[in-house]
Amino acid sequence: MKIVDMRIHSIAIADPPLRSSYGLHAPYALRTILELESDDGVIGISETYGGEVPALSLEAIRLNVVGQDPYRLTGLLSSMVEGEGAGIDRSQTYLVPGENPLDQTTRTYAAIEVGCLDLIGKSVGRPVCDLIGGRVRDRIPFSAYPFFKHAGGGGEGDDLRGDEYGEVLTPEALVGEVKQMIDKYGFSSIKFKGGVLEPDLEIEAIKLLHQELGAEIPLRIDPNSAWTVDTSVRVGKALAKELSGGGYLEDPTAGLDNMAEVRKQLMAEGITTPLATNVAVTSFADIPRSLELDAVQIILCDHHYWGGMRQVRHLANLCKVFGIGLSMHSNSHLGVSLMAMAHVAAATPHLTYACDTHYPWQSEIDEVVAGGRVKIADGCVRIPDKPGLGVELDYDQLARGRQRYEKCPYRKRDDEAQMRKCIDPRWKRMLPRW
Ligand code: GKR
Ligand code: MG
Repeated sequence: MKIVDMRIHSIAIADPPLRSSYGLHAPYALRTILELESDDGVIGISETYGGEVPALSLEAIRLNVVGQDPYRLTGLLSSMVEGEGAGIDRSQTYLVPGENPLDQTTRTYAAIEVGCLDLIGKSVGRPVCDLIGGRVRDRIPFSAYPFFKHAGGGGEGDDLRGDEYGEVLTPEALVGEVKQMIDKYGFSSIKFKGGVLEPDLEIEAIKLLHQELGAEIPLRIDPNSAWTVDTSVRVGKALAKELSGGGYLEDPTAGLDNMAEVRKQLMAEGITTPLATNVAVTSFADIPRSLELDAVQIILCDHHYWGGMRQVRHLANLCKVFGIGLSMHSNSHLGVSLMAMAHVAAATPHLTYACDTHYPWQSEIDEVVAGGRVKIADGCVRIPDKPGLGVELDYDQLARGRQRYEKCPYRKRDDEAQMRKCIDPRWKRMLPRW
């Protein structure tokens, strides 16, 4: 089998005005949908970060992909994830995910890898999870991902979207948002995006969630490195009970040294809440030092920037050997990414936490998967009994996504600029802020 065509579709999807320490989500999130077509007419698909750079990076390797055998991807492109230039020595720059030039190569490889796996799966009639080792679970648990937000459902002009949740800028409103999400999707764990309000208000939000939902619902908080070591320790102590029992404290502060200091001080107080990260450890090269310092007890994997599904499986094995937990990171995405996340999760035995997903923040109107949105029921995505990722593209929807992209005035994610434009003209991202 040979790949005879590669099609790169830049699309825009409505995104509500969600807040984080990065700033404010713009009315549209940018994504790229990739199609790889084989000489026998089968089409493999994948989804990755959007905007100009991801699309150009894919375009730049067209000649290494078209004409090649999708079964031989590792041999052909392995230098992108394992060789020089693969970001092996990189450390995190704290740019928004998808905008870090240091993982551009692994992101590009991942998009091709998933497209090839989908193509192979569709050719041989087997689901992707069964091509990367076989599933250990059929139902993949995801956690609710509540954010503080301004009123609005995303989109602009005559494309303004409805807002299911309204403005959510207080602990009480956050609990309301979470309850709505649980009613709709049945989630049984919560990952709360902090780093937006004063830490005391975010402590209050977690305490309220604990009180309202009960101790059996694990809670996590992720302020995206907005706190100093002292604030992180203070929050860790205040929430020792609420973050225990399957919860965690994610990226409270920036950098492995600071994370290690937070861990040390919490342990000295007898608080064993694990620290999780998707920014202090973003490549295999970060792991030795993280272990040496005991800086991180849970890594959030993400096939989109760790270099694909097989690299995530390697990461999981490494985590198992070193007694590190594994969870999964997400960014605004559609159903193709959700299914890829579900397939890699299905084939990863050492996945010790429910995965993150932004999927509930996106809507049917933007979905490019034929037949509409992927279902999340009882907090889980079920691996369908279908070949490949189990989803096909709806080409009319894809065309609408491309039209939205054409109209969209920006070509990269910039939450800081959006925050200045809509909320506070002097706002700057500060690490740490508190
Ligand atoms: O969507 O604003 C957001 C999140 O903050 C996202 O950009 C992060 O990558 O979800 C992410 C995280 O866990 O850090
Ligand atoms: Mg995070």
